Amino acid sequence: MGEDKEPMEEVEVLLATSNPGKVKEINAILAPYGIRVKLPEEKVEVEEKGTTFLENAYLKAKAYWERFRLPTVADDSGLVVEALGGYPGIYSSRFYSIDFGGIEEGYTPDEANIRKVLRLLEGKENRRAKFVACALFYDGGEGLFAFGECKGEITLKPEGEGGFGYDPVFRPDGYEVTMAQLSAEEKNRISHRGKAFRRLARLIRRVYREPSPSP
Ligand code: ITT
Repeated sequence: MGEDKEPMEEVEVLLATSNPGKVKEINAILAPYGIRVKLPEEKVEVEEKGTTFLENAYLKAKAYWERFRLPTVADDSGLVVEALGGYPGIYSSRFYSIDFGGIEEGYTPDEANIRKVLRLLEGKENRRAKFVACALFYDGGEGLFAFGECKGEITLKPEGEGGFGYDPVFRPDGYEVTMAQLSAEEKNRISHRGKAFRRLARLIRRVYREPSPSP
């Protein structure tokens, strides 16, 4: 990172997510900062009843903290589509199950979400969108958080096998291919999650760099 000359003490944090796509990405993003991600022994059901990415990230981290009492990081993220008034936004993971625009049976949640966005954008010229992520750390205190965004456009059809979620229909600005066609390293370099968690990692390192009081 260039900013830490002394050897870094490793920090372990619990990752409050049940999304395997996020786990892989967050692991890789935090590793260079000496932050090791530990997965919870069991899933904690969290009702994401917040109205913002920040609130929902906080609800997730706090729920895992309360269950395991370990420093915890959470991610709340989603796709914000201009012509859909910001939807699916905080409802991104379960957009398919929201009544407007119809519910389609027989598809995986990711497929059904993608089909719904494509259907709602049919005939619309404006296909601008952005991914947003809020990365949050909680250890019983005030918490730390950071945001990241990645801007781009919704393509006409899905392409690519990488990543997860809406990646096959999101073409980041400056690229000719979808997020799902990028390598994992390239996605983390430009993604909302990469930006948010690198910012958060710098904040966490600041907290853990405080010298411990002498005996
Ligand atoms: P956890 O709450 O357990 O972390 P989740 O998938 O339910 O998992 P969110 O509530 O934050 O997480 O919803 C995020 C959704 O936004 C995710 O399921 C995808 O549909 C979409 N999304 C977020 N980041 C994405 C990315 O990098 N690529 C594609 N889609 C993404």
